[in-house]
Amino acid sequence: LNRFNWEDPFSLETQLTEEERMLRNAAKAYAQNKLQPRVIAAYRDEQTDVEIFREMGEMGLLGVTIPEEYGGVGASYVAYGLVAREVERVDSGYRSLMSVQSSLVMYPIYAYGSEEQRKKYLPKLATGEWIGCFGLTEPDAGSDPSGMKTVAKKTANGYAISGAKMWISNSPIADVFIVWAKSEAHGGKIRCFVLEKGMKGLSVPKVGGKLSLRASITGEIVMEGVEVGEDALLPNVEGLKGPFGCLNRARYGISWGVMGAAEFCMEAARQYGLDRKQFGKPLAQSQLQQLKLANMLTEISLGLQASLRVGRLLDEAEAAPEMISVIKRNNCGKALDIARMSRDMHGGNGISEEFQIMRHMVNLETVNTYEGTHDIHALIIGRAITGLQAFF
Ligand code: TGC
Ligand code: FAD
Repeated sequence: LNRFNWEDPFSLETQLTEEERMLRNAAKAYAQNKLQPRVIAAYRDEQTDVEIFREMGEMGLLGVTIPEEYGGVGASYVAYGLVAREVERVDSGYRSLMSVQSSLVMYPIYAYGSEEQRKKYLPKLATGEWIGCFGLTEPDAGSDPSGMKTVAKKTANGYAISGAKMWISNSPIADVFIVWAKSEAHGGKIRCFVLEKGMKGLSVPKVGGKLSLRASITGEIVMEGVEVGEDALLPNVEGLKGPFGCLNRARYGISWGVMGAAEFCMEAARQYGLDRKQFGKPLAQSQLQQLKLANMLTEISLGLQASLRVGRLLDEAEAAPEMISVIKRNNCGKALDIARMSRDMHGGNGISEEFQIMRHMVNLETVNTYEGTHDIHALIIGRAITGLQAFF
């Protein structure tokens, strides 16, 4: 038998293609060299540097799975997951801005848009020249997006959109807005409209006072009769399967991303335990600490293998949404447990920004909640097991 490598327990490395490894290496170098040096201050000061979009665009990290003719890389979903893992190893907020742009803005334009819409938006979103956001959640419609109140009324030349979206990543700095609304002209069905910065009646107040995900700006999208032409409607989808089709991709990416954050927290706990002595011995020599590290390593290695498996199935168009619920839910929950455990293992230093664990920990509270909460994904899985839906 081979020697065990705690840094790659199930030899993930040998399960990747050359192209996937190359993209992963580019993402890792970018994340460590460019994101890591600015994250502590960005988080403290609640600053989102818009240059990050341009830098990511230049590195080919936006729209990884979108075909090259539209400015993407045309790479696999596994490659996309690997990028998310490297970015989130630094901060969940940075992964968030990347995954919104890729899965929630570029993907719907690519999958549901006309050729003109693809050509107009995708290349500039791929370079990061334009920043996008995705408006599904509303103040009174979170886990249940079917309860949305945003409406599109037919006008002579297009639509007038009114309503308010809440908790929208990137909205205050966005140029392009993917907005889901009930369209009166389509029998009240949910349709997708692309709005642009500066439109009359559109405002984007920032959500302040966030104690989590502070390096990723969040806002509202307030629409007071925003008038758009017929060309703002994405023609090729209607109903909730539209937003969920995008969420499938983003949730899948999150399942990899949170494993990156968990790996950071585990490696930090290991190093801290090796360096710090109490009672005359390194903390890492105690049975309790080794048990915690063993639990962390086990969950991370299982989580990564599960994400890899679902990624390969996505690439073969064989993945089911419930598979994505399993990995989004489990990996987020385990990453949060690991971050909390690592925080504890760092003692007093664990609460200091310098050690970065507490930041990961509070970020993961958001990641466990957005894109379907931990419990909502349990209900999706439970419905598949029993055939009974329990959403009330
Ligand atoms: P339900 O009856 O289950 O389905 C309605 C229609 O949608 C279809 N569908 C799906 N299609 C594709 N993929 C999926 N995963 C799908 N899930 C459902 C379904 O087939 C049906 O189609 P049709 O043609 O028959 O009409 O709908 P429901 O209203 O009962 O749904 C309940 C529930 C709980 C499953 C769902 O509403 C849910 O997942 N809620 C969570 C909401 C959520 O995830 N919000 C995310 C907001 S965006 C965000 O958080 C971005 S943060 C990003 C960042 O910063 O990184
Ligand atoms: P609620 O739905 O009110 O849920 C509250 C609690 O009740 C949760 O614990 C939930 O699990 C539980 N619950 C709900 N329904 C049931 C049920 N039937 N049975 C049992 N328990 C239930 N949204 C976007 O559209 N775009 C974005 O870019 C975006 N970015 C975000 C960024 C941040 C920082 C945050 C915090 C959120 C973001 N969201 C975004 C919104 C996010 O998707 C929602 O917060 C999430 O879907 C939960 O909705 P809610 O906050 O309304 O909670």
